[in-house]
Amino acid sequence: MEINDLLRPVAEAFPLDAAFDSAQRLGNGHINQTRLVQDAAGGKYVFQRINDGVFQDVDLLMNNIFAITSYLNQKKPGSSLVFLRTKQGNTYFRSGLGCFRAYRFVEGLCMEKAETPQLFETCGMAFGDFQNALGGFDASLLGETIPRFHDTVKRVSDLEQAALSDKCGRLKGVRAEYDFYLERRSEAGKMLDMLAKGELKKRVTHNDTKLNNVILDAETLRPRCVIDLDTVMPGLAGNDFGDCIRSGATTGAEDEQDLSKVSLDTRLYRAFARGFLGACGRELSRREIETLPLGAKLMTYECGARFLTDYLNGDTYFHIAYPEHNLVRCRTQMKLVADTEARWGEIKDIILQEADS
Ligand code: GN1
Ligand code: MG
Repeated sequence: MEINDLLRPVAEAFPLDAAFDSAQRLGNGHINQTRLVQDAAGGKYVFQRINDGVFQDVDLLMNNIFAITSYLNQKKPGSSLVFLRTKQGNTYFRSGLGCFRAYRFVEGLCMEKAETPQLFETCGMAFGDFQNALGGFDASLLGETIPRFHDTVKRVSDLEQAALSDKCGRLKGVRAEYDFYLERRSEAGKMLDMLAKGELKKRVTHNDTKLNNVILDAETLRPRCVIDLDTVMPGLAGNDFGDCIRSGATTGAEDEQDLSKVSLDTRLYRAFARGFLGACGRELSRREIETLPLGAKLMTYECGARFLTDYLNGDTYFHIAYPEHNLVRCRTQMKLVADTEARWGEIKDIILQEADS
């Protein structure tokens, strides 16, 4: 069925400003399905079918999102997404096609690649501001939308489980990749250990700070807002810093097949650190600041392990465009981890210099 026909009854469940007009695909998310909807008066909305295999408690997920966005918009009007309740007053609409939510579209620039260090610095500001603005939010009001989401130790165990069952017979083709992850597993729990010892603070964090989850104003190039709020929950500052470095401080795309095009870009690293620390550095303890390079390494390591796990499990989690897609993604992450290790001293210096400047 045509996408417009599919979405029409869904759109009609929400109080749009005018009648539903059309729908088209939007964005490159790996989890939910996203459409841009227009009404007859030109109003624009984003409709998403929530992946309820990934987010098993959709009520909890949407309660989190309404709580956070209302808080942020109350603090600073227009600083966060505006979600619509259904005509029935619910936070999402459940139909035979799945669970749908809607928010007002935010015009702006959404980058798949950090075009310049200045633009990446602005992304740093956006995620730093986000964390800062949620500093006063009572974390006990939020549920865990995906339990143990950034528990890297668990992610490595999941990889090991996937290799043990080897459902698709793919392990023999990815021994080198698998070994790469196992060799580094002793590092996986470093931040969680610090948290357990009380050295780090549990904050309200975004947890999916991918470059393309920031919208910039196309004219002023200032941050407009942070999107993809599904994983906003208690977490660590280093992880929010880390996931954007993973996705943005690189010379190649997450799914670049030619690994000679993929390397860690330390100019971009510095630019992001400047934006991020400028926006939330005063809130962070020295210990948290010292963990930022480790956060970046572990987020890259963890994400690559997740891609490999999904490849071994038969690609049931991340959307893929071709059969080896998750393996290709895993390899770019390995390349970035290896680069991070090779340039560890330089990276640590960048963070300390930016923190003290
Ligand atoms: C997913 O949906 P998207 O593309 O923003 C994933 C992130 C990964 C990312 C890798 C809920 O994010 O954790 O880092 O893909 N989100 C979830 O590209 O698993
Ligand atoms: Mg996204």
